[in-house]
Amino acid sequence: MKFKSKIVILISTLLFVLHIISSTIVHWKKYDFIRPSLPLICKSNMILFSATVQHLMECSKICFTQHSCLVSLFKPDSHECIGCQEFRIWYVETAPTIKHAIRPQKRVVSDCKEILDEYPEAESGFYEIKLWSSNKTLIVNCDMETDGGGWTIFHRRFDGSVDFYRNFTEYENGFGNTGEELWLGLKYIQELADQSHTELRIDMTNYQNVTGYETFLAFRLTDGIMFRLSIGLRNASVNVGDGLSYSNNAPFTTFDRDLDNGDSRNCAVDRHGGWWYKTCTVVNLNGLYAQPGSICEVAGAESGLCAHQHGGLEGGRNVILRRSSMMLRRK
Ligand SMILES: [Ca+2]
Repeated sequence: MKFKSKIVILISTLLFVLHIISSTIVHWKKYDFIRPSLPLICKSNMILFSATVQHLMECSKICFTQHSCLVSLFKPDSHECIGCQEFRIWYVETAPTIKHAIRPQKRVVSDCKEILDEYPEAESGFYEIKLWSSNKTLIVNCDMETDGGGWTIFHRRFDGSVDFYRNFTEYENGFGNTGEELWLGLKYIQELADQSHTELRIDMTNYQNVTGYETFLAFRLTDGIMFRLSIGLRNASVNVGDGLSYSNNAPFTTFDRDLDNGDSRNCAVDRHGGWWYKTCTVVNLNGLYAQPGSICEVAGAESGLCAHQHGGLEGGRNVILRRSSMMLRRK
């Protein structure tokens, strides 16, 4: 055999061995499980492949070997495996019962703004994020439409189904569920807002279906676990007088942690909520979800202040609300 032929065979053998090594080393540690209790879906036009496999990890391995596969979805009862070309995992109440998903960590995003930056066509919905500092994984509701989108929603009320009269630990860690009424949690809100310059937006609707909103340019929760409200300059507003500025620089008070300015009272008890109370508040979005004519609207000189309300919608005082949301967006 000529020397040249030997070299070619040697190189071919080396390439073959390298191919075997590279195809058998699968970096499983790159993968994350997504919370398995949620029904998940890949949009039909984004399905890359469908296969029948025995195990979740087999499913992810097929996905791993295909460059354009970003997420694998596995249905344990039928062993159906779906490869999805989108990194976003859809949580839909009517979704089929696919129970598990795996995706590469390199696709991890830290908030709704990053999703929109990477995928400008992203729609409003539920997405998995990993917080930039704590690495905590959350599923959050993203608003991808309002004023250009990219908003991470951290407060949402629309039917009174969730009790917002909670203690400090619950306000710190969050309560409610994705897709329902919720409070994301002070420590997560604080971390999201600390990532960069962040704006705040509040939307509201009253019982006459009048809507309004206001935005603030520099939202943060400062001073550690005091979670002191810092909202910066008030920016845009429609139909809403400025009520939140009264609470600026106040720490967060709950019925079991009184940090308000009232010496002989706890505003969280008086206003039946948890909030950045001073003495006490003009906006009380975490107050009792109240119907028109309820005791919160009619009782006492400070009528309405225990209600889920914003003292400013349509210029009115103590307007109780049907819906409200609070969301933040990194600049
Ligand atoms: Ca007090």
